[in-house]
Amino acid sequence: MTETSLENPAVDPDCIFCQIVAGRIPAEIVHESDKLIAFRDTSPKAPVHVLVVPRQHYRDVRELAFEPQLMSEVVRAAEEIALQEANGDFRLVFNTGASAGQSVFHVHAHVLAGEELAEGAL
Ligand code: IU
Repeated sequence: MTETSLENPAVDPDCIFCQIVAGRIPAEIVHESDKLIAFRDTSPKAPVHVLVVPRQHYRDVRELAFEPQLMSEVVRAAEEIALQEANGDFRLVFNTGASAGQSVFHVHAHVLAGEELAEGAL
């Protein structure tokens, strides 16, 4: 059965990031708003590696592209995180599809920042 709530009508109960959004699985949250949360990646690939995750379940950035306001909030959150935790510069990555390296099918932006990003970091 699909869970629903007024704030978040599209929750996939089998999705680990939906579980993190719901507070059922712990994560180190560094930023949140009514529409999204951001938490530290558990396998960081850069000095700062944070995932920005819309609370609502979208499979990937192709779906998020239909929500330009939310897409814009994701970018603004990345900007704030990079300013809080590094010098303000950042790399924003959306792995999109399994063959492009996406392993969690709840859209998330990788925010990579901190000293010069090593070649090969995501
Ligand atoms: P990907 O773009 O779907 O491959 O990224 C998924 C990321 O989510 C990856 O970098 C994982 O380390 C990260 N992650 C996490 O931070 N916490 C988790 O519980 C799980 C994955 I599952």
